[in-house]
Amino acid sequence: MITVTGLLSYTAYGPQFGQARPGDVGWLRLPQFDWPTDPAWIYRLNQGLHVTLGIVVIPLVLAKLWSVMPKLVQWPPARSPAQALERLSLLMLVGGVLFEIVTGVLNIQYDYVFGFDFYTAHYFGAWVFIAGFLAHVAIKVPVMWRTLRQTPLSEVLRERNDAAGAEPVQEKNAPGSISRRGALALVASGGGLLAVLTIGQTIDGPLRSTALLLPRGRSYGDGPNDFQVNRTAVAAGIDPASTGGSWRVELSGTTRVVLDRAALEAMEQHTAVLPIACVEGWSTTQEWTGVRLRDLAGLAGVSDGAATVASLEQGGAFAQATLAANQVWHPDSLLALTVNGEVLSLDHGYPARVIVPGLPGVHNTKWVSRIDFTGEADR
Ligand SMILES: Nc1nc2c(c(=O)[nH]1)N[C@H]1C(S)=C(S)[C@@H](COP(=O)(O)O)O[C@H]1N2
Ligand SMILES: [Mo]
Repeated sequence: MITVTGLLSYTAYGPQFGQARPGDVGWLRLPQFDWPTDPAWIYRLNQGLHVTLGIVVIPLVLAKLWSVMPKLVQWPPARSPAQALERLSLLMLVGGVLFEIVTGVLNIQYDYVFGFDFYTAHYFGAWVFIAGFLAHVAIKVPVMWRTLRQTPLSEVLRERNDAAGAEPVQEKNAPGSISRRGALALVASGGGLLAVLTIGQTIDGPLRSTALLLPRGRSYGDGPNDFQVNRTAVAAGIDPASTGGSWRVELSGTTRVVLDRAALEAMEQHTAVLPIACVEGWSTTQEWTGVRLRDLAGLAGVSDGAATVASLEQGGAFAQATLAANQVWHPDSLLALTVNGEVLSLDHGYPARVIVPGLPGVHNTKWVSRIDFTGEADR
């Protein structure tokens, strides 16, 4: 489930458009399809599952690591080619999982601490795990099959009956060690605790405050603009002067149109209740009002196709994003001017930001300055 939602998230990022994230992954590219806009919470669910489960399995992974440790440190490294292969697959499996957990958790807790690109590394890490897992299964299944075939069914059944009839054996443990049941309880309660501390990030309401493991998964007040902020205007280097009266949004299509905020406010307004769902797992649903993207495309003389949105933000991976045609033309896809009935705060993207159903949070560009409907991205 964690692997599948991870690969789906990769697809949701629209790699076919050559977005800044995910980076180019060469021949490991997956077949691409248009990420759906219905239901609007689809990415919220995907990423909530991915991150919550990814955190919850940590105790399980550590316990498993503990139990296979002797196999990993065995010496000599291999007595036969078959055994070498088995150990290599185990190493890829364990190493892959640990790498994914460490990079994933660090990415959530801190802002981009790596010397390498998180998204690409996390993606490659997943494939190391998948390859290790498949190789491990391919090696183990024939062994299991052979063992099963060598033991006649009648014998297996007899053994089972004997075991069932036998007196329960008192579990005896060496001092300082832990029983099987104790270990299971420890892993389960550790996972349960992590679930409780994580799940609040995807649920609006009082539970939000229990999301202790997510520094950016919390909100800080009850006002219309007091929900999570991924990157503040200051952090993104937005000059407040550029968002004032001189701000314009430039649309390009078959014609070029330049609008100020008043012109946008004079257009037909549309309201939609839509989530923002970050790749980091946190999400929140708010009520947005603004101009439909498809109306803006119409103004620019365009009647279909993808669009590229640019921000006032200078440089950086989030300064620009491409939206697929199904995302541009959805009736709830907006260039939002207000949220919950109030003018957008600077941190939420004032003067205008994109909000699209089902879209990963990162592509809901804030501080929009240009929208290109010419379909450059399609080619
Ligand atoms: N220009 C710009 N837009 C941006 C970002 C950014 O850093 N710069 N962050 C994105 C990310 S990663 C998320 S999850 C959402 C969060 O929106 P919010 O801060 O209004 O909650 O904004 C997106 N839009
Ligand atoms: Mo995000």
